[in-house]
Amino acid sequence: MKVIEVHRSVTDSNDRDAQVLRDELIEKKTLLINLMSSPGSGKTTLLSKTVSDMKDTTRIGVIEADIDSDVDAVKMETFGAKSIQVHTDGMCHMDAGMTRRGIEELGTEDVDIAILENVGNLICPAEFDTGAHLNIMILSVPEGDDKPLKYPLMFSMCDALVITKMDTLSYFTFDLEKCCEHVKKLNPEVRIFPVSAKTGEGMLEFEAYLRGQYDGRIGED
Ligand SMILES: Nc1nc2c(ncn2[C@@H]2O[C@H](COP(=O)(O)OP(=O)(O)O)[C@@H](O)[C@H]2O)c(=O)[nH]1
Ligand SMILES: [Mg+2]
Repeated sequence: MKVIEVHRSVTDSNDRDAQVLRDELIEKKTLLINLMSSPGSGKTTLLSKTVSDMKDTTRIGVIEADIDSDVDAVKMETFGAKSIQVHTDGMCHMDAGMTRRGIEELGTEDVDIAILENVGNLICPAEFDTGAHLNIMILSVPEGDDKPLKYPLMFSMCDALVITKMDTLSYFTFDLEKCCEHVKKLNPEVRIFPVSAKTGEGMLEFEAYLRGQYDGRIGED
């Protein structure tokens, strides 16, 4: 497994670097998605399911960002995804320069959608533009329906919210309707996908959204 060490960018122009990366990737016909959540919410599991469901139509590449270990990248490879692991030198988020390094290692030629599994954290990743075309966040049922009230920035800046582990709904006091209400108040445009990566519930809708975003932004050819 290829592991690369990435370090905090030396430039103080993260927003500009992010925009340059975003534009370059459109030229290269690769859609970049930044996937964020708390540790253990289910990012790697959702990705594994998405990659295996979509493999006949869409080439997905994965950049696994972690403070240490290559556990997630090794897991992704077993599901047939081209993947690399980046270590963030102790940093709790990825910035545009670090993401560019990851993309360079991953390569874009045989990748339609590159997904960055950001470091598990609901605070820092929300503050740094990675250059992604889409920011997607995951909230899992066991975390509670009031999480949007505790971490409003992350819920405000994401384009889509995946509420995962729906198969566990009967074991927790999680009010899906109330949760969606909190989120929509912060972010009226957000798309919400209740799913279970374990049973497959809701996955088709989420995958159709990803494909639609690719076709809409990159083109269908
Ligand atoms: N019941 C259930 N468990 C899940 C689901 N998605 C993930 N998990 C479990 O949650 C734990 C953490 O998942 P993982 O994908 O590693 O989370 P990450 O840290 O966000 O990448 C693992 O034990 C998964 O098997 C789901 O949809 N339903
Ligand atoms: Mg993971």
